[in-house]
Amino acid sequence: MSTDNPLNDPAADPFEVARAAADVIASKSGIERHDIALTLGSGWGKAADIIGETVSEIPASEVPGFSASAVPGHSGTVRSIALPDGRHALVIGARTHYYEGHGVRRVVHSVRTAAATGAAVMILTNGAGGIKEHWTPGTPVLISDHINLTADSPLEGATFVDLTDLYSARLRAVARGVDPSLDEGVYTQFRGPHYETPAEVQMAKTIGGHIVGMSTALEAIAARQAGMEVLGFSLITNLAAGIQKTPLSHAEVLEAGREAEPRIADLLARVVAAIGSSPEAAEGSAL
Ligand code: 8IG
Repeated sequence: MSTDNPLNDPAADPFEVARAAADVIASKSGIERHDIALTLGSGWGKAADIIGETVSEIPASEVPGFSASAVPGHSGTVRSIALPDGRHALVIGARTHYYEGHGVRRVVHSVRTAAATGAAVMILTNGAGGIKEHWTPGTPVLISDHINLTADSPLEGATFVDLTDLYSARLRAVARGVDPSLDEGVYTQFRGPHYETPAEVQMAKTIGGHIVGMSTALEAIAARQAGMEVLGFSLITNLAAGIQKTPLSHAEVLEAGREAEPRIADLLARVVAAIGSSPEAAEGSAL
């Protein structure tokens, strides 16, 4: 299956593959341009059903450069959704993780495709471990910044992209306008797929991390490179190793996600709606 992915050819231009993917999405959905894109990670999937009317749901296997999901509980589709205010959202339910070992081009392809469909805002969501002890499982938090511990980058060559304010302060304020109780923290991306040792969690805490996860940071960098405004959410499904006293289990993570799903789907739907009526969005639509 991986042999027929055009991104496996080192000579391929990843931006051209993203362009081709966007063209397929436009022709299959009949929607020429999307305004906003969302990647729905563990626990966040239900949001796709309530943010608007699904126009088209495309199996990831039909979109160039995408691959079927490797994780049970992640659905492998790309959905075009008509929002109540007339905007169009692209919902990516098919994330490729860095730990799958297909290389960083495959990891950020969905973000580059979202940009190629016209999306100016990229909302990245994930399930993650929490370092702040008062974050009980099921707590959604805003990502304020990240520490990329993968020792990799989606950028190739001398591409010096500024990451100050990578996680848009403007969009975080919009989200807090929807839910003033939202806390925020620094997302620390480990390679995975193993969870951290307690010592690694202490290291992450010492260097300024509050959330531990296995996605998002590399995707956020690619989104910024593409000129998108980024909003990041983590659903804390477990306290990080050693912070919680019991061992971590994927089953427990999925259960916390399922339990929180209706609440966080509602939160995300309200945030998407609020972004549409925020000052910058209004300016954009006037142009
Ligand atoms: I869900 O505790 C989830 N994803 N790295 N650590 C890392 N990723 C995670 C964790 C966690 N929980």
